[in-house]
Amino acid sequence: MKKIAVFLFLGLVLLSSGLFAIKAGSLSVMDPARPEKVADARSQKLVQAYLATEILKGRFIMTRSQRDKLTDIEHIRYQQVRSGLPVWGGEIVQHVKNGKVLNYDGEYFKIGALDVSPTLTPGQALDALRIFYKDKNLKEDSDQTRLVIFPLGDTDFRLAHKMIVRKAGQPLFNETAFVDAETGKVLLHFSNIIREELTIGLGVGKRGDSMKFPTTLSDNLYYLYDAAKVRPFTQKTWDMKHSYGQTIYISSTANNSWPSDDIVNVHTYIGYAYDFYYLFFGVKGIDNNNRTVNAYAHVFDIGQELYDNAFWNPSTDMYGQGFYFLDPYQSSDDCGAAIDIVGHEYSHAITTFHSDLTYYGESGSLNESFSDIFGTVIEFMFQPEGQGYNKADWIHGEDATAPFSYSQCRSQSDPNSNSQLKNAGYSSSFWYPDPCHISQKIPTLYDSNGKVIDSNNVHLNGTIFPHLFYLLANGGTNKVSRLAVTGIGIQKAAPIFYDAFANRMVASTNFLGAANALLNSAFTLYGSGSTEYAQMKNALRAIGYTVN
Ligand SMILES: [Ca+2]
Ligand SMILES: [Ca+2]
Ligand SMILES: [Zn+2]
Repeated sequence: MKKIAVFLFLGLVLLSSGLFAIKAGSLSVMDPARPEKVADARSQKLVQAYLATEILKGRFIMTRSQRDKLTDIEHIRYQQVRSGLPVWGGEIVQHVKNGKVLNYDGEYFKIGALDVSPTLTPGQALDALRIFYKDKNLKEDSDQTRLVIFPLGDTDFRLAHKMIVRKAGQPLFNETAFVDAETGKVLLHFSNIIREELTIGLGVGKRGDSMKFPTTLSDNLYYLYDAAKVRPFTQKTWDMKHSYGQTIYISSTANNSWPSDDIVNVHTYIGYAYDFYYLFFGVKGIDNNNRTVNAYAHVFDIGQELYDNAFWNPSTDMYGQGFYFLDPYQSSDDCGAAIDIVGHEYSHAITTFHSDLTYYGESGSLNESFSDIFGTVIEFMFQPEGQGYNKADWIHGEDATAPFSYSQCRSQSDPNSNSQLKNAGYSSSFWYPDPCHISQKIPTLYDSNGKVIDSNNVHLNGTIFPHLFYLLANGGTNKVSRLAVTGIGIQKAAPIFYDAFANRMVASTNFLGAANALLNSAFTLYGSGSTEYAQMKNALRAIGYTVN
């Protein structure tokens, strides 16, 4: 369809200027040598005269007028008509200020003689559309049906029935169609649903907070799937539907409105974790190369893990590499509802693709420590500090529990206040408090089958370095050494820990190696004379190291 920009040629038509070529039979008047030429004051004046004449002939009808508050300009719209029928796409806008016409914009068509009596009735046009859409129950919004003039080409104007049609049970099927009123041919059809590849979902997290997140529209359903549109990595969140061994699904809704569920949190928080690592450290995704991230929520059972838990699976077994959020009994407890847990798992993936700390003994404890530290940092970056749901604190995983509770959660501010062994149901002889000082390191423990517990204390001893971070970032006093540290703030402490863990540690790094890496990082980032370096030393002394 050829539309004609008013400002480009209209005056020239009236001038019949020999300077400009006129394409055979059409109003596509332009200077072939200068097709990009825009309107000047003279051509605008000619548009004004033309429009005045055409209005008198009844070929333009004022449809609406809007005054813009910012500029105090009134924008008056005129619809092109022929024999009382609207011309599809023909509209001129006149801009007026203080009663004076400023200029014009819009498009119109030059139409010769035209028969405006249709051969087909609207009912026959609907029959044609039912064949076209292969749906004998196709319905029209009958109050929207109009006979219009449809410009098919430069010289080809058709009488057409413009109709809005719908399919039963398909709320996202809503199309405008133009049916040739002589032949029954469908001239043009398009969806009235404004669909973009990129869509933004609105949802409610498990603990009642509202969130926005990227989704994808496909076949009338919205999916928790960002195909590298909002963020430069592909993110998919799968709904395991609390069942075992079945086909797995990417979560979807029909209207992009997501009811309260931890799957909403998981999808949103993984995006937040991506943003945090990119904004703070320039890290593009878990592997710094925008690797695809899959998350699996509502997982019923993986092996014998029949309890609410979350983990990072770096291998391709199970359903695939990604983050798993287990919820076998559909209880009100959900790990995915806690931003620090999602941040914790995401940080495990960062570790895999950076230091790759071996998940056993002290290196394993450091792997866990990095995840607790940055799970909490991410919580502080996206939530206000406070107590209760959706608030940032120094406790780990509290939003996973319902009703809200801090008990049975690891604490960074006071690790000794909790005992993971007690929580896990071991007999009282095992009830070591979570350690806050290297003198409190829990020895290797064995279960009744003689098997080493917790991969040689990866979680059990994983509270000392998170407490170190707390002392440096927030400030505080260690319960064992009674040494005080002045806090330098999370914003300054986080780069030290990120640099040490991601850039300096190796698969076999132990606690002492970690202490050395942290000192090196503080020295490199802030200098030997800095407060940050001095407090890093203080904090290491507080948890039991001798530092010169
Ligand atoms: Ca919290
Ligand atoms: Ca927390
Ligand atoms: Zn972990």
